[in-house]
Amino acid sequence: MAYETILYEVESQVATLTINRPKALNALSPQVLDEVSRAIDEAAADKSVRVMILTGAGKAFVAGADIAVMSTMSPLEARRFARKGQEVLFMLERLEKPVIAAVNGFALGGGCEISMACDFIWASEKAKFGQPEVNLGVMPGFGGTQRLSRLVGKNWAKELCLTGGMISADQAKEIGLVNRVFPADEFMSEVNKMAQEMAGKGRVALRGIKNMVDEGYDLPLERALSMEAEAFATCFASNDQKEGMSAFLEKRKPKFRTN
Ligand code: CO8
Repeated sequence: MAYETILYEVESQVATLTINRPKALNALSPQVLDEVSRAIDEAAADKSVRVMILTGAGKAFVAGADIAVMSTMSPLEARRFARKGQEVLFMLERLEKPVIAAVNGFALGGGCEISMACDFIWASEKAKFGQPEVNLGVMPGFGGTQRLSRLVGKNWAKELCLTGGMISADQAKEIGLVNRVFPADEFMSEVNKMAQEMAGKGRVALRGIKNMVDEGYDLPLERALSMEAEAFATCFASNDQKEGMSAFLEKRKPKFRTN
């Protein structure tokens, strides 16, 4: 498929989606959002893809929604744009394959928000995170007041959204937004290594784990545990379970089927 504002590549079962408007620090325009949603559909339909990496070209991950585009929006257009962005972020969350946010630089506003819709965030030491919408006279609209508080607690979410300040990758790790921070020159090779490793695991288990953590999170524990037992049982109808357990007993590495 032809894309103009993103790059989409698949190699060894890992799809890498790179937002590619480096001159505008990868700002999310309506075209970027459309292309990201098409690429997510492409990854969902492609059985050879097991894991996705989301990153940005150049010095930014994503410096936010496109301010030039938003500057002339009416309230109705702004609501549509916010809903469109939220829909695309839901697509990342609901993709039945793990998505790693590889935050290489600025992740501000919509950029911080899109990273939070991934399954976890790894950051280069050069990354910076923030929700600076308040500096523009507006507020987060792609989930920043919601996913951020769920990830780091209400107090940090409020501080970041109300002050509009930026935090470093290390600070983002301290508050639990980022899982790991890497030296810039090793960053993408470390992310790729982890993605390849995950891609070698069983598809049914990867999907079950992602779905259950997300779906169970907001449910009462008892209900969530009963759903987990169902999902666990589903694994036992798969070749992956047979292969994984036989391989352990036969003291060899499992070879999970690629699709
Ligand atoms: N939108 C459009 N263009 C941008 C954006 C952006 N978010 N960020 C940077 N750019 C452009 C700049 O205008 C500049 O363009 P040009 O070269 O043509 O002048 C180019 O990228 C390079 O930027 P800078 O020269 O500013 O680079 P610096 O290294 O000096 O600064 C910063 C980098 C600190 C990241 C700075 O660019 C900045 O503050 N950017 C804006 C960050 C921001 O406020 N982001 C939040 C946007 S609002 C948002 O995301 C809301 C999401 C929800 C929307 C809901 C729907 C309505």
